[in-house]
Amino acid sequence: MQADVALIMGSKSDWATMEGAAEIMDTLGVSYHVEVVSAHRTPVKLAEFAESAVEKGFKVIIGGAGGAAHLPGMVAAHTRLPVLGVPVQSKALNGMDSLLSIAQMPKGVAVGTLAIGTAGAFNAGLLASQILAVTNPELAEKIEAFRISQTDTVLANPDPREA
Ligand code: RP5
Repeated sequence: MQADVALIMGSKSDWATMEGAAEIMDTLGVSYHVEVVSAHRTPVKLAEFAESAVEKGFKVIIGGAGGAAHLPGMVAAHTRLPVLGVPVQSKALNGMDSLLSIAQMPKGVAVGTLAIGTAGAFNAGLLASQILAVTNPELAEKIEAFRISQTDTVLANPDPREA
C-alpha cells in the first residue's frame, strides 16, 4: 500500500529521535514509509527521492536531521509537498545547530520547523496527521479523540507530586 507520509532522516542514529513521529502515526493509523536519506552522504538519492515523491503518492514529508541539518531544506527545494523539519539534538551544540539550519530557509522555499528532539519528532507526526485530516474526516475524529484524552488526563491529575 502507498504510504501518505515519507518519514526520512539523515542517519540511522536519528531513528531514536524520529521514532516518536512513527509512534503517533501508528496511534492514529496514518501510513508512512521510513528511510535514511542523507543530504550530504547520499545527495543524488535525496534529489531523486524528493523529485519522485508526488508521483509516489506521498502527501507530506517529515525530515529529521542533526548538526548541519540540510535535509529538510534540500528536500523542500526538490518538491512542492509540505516538508516538516525536525532538528535532531546534536552532541556538540545540543541541537541549536540543527534548529538554525532547518529554520532559516530563504523566502520562497518553505519548511515547517518543529522543536528540537523527541517532542519535535512526535509533533511532526502529529502535524502531518493533522494536515492529512483536513481531507480525511475519519482521521480528524481520531485526532479529536487524542486531544480530548490528553486534556482529560491532565485535568484528572492536577497534583504535581503524584505520578
Ligand atoms: C546528520 O548528521 C544526521 O542527520 C545525524 O543527525 C548526524 C550524525 O550522523 P551520524 O554520524 O550519526 O551518522 O547528517
